[in-house]
Amino acid sequence: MFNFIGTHKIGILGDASSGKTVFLTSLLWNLEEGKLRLGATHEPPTDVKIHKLDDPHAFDYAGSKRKCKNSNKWPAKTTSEYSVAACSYKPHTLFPRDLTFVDIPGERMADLLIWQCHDYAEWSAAMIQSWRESDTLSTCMQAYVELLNHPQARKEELAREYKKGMRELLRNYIPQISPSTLFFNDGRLEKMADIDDDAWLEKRSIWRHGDAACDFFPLPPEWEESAEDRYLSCWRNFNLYKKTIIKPLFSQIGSCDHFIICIDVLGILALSPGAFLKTKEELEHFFTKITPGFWGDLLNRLGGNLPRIAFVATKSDLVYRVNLQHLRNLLEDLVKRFVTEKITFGYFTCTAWTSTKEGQGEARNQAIVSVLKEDENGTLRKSEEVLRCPPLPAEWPDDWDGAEYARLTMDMLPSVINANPPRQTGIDAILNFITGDGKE
Ligand SMILES: Nc1nc2c(ncn2[C@@H]2O[C@H](COP(=O)(O)OP(=O)(O)OP(=O)(O)O)[C@@H](O)[C@H]2O)c(=O)[nH]1
Ligand SMILES: [Mg+2]
Repeated sequence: MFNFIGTHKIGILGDASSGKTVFLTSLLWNLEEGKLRLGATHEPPTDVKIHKLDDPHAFDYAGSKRKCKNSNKWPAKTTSEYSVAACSYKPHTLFPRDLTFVDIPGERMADLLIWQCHDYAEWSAAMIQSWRESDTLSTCMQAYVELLNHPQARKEELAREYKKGMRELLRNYIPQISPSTLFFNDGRLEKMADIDDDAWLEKRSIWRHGDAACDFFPLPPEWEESAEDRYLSCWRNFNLYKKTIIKPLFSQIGSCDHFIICIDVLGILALSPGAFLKTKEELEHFFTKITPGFWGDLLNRLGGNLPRIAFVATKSDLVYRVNLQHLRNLLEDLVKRFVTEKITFGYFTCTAWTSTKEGQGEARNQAIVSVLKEDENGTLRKSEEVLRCPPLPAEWPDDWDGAEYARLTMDMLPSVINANPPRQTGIDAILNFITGDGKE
């Protein structure tokens, strides 16, 4: 495949709520309004077009924009498997740039094994093998693995133990939860209180296709003979899942030339060291297990130009001054282990949507945010609050208390400063890097 100069397909990857949709909305909106400074001259580009795509997976740019403009709400969470946006512009060079973006939910990455494996039997073997690779994994899946010694076990029992095992993985921040539909609904992680409830878990399907429950879970090869009905049912549902969910998504990923990886460093701090390990493992998965040969193929396709990956610490408006430098250090510290010579890497901090302003006087070094609060009559009103930023560590500590950083994930309105398009910092630099246009 020949890659035309200036034509790029860019995957935007990241965990749920890491800021992918907000990033993409702000990028397109600022581009459209001439607010981005691009190319070697760092000027607003000309001939900007945001393309309307005739595709069920088209990114709802107009909807995201409208929502924020009229009701001061954040763009909706992404509910489809992925969404695609396209735009073009001329950054004062001979060639126009033609960019396609694919917004890819991070939790789907756990399904990469489904994509890579030839069939259900191979996936089953790989899953069962993977649980042997660590003590935590084998403890989480122990009850299910024991049940696999009993081919008379009923389908319901198998499903129950599989779901319980996967729930243990979730509790231990282990990202291998597959099929990823198990705890995600419409792009949202179900409430932890529900997931913890055994009665809820019992009723929950592993995967629903339309109105039908289409559960599947890994079974060893000998079950094909000893428990043919259960084996065949899993086999069929696996194939259907692969065809309807996985194939379209991973074909998209496979056709991306470059990636922007959004990492909510502040959210990870607010969660716990477990969330740090989970992110690290997901990235590890992406860079090593998932894509052997992929980077080499990409290199050939790009005609010797290295594929580019921008690591982005999002929501940087939540921190100021020395904390901002620490945010960048934490990002670098988390991802530097993935750096290889086959890829050009860049590290960025980015505020796609400025929702805070820096406090003055006593409140300096703190952020002022806009929140909804009930007044004495129970009516919700907009009010301003000071967000006290705890000092961020300069590098990842071995252990920490997430509660110390909980304020960094508070619910705030998108704009404390009313600006259409939203005020951003960092998007220009990221776009210049990813298109290779920033060089003087
Ligand atoms: N302060 C601030 N908050 C942000 C910014 N970007 C995102 N957020 C917050 O993060 C939330 C999640 O952002 P999204 O862009 O929807 O996250 P996503 O990665 O698309 O999440 P999924 O659709 O669930 O995969 C938003 O609703 C905001 O509350 C930012 O630049 N600044
Ligand atoms: Mg989204």
